[in-house]
Amino acid sequence: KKGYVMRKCCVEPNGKKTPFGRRGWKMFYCTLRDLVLYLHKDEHGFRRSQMSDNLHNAIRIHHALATKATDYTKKQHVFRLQTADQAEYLFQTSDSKELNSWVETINFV
Ligand code: I3P
Repeated sequence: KKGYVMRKCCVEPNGKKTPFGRRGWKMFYCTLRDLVLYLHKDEHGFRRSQMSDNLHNAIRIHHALATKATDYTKKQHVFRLQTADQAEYLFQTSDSKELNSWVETINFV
């Protein structure tokens, strides 16, 4: 699965709250492949980059959980991603269909 999303970091992989200054929303082109969510500036990022570049901003989703962020009311169509290494992110998608599609794809790959 692929597509543009907005991402906000909430908790770092060490379980500590993401510090102020790095908690903003940022747009990424997201590619889910082999249990890794690759985040690039645009849709050309993946092909252009070396694999080592692709791993920058990548999120491993093995044993991760995606859930609709019903408690986050500032934006619509947002899901929360909790990873095995205790990081936590919010992702905003374009509509409810995309939201469900991302959540199901992440949870059932
Ligand atoms: C954050 C940015 C986020 C905001 C976050 C701020 O500042 O304004 O948009 O989250 O609030 O800390 P910065 O870019 O300097 O990190 P919301 O959009 O969800 O309000 P937060 O610390 O309450 O998460």
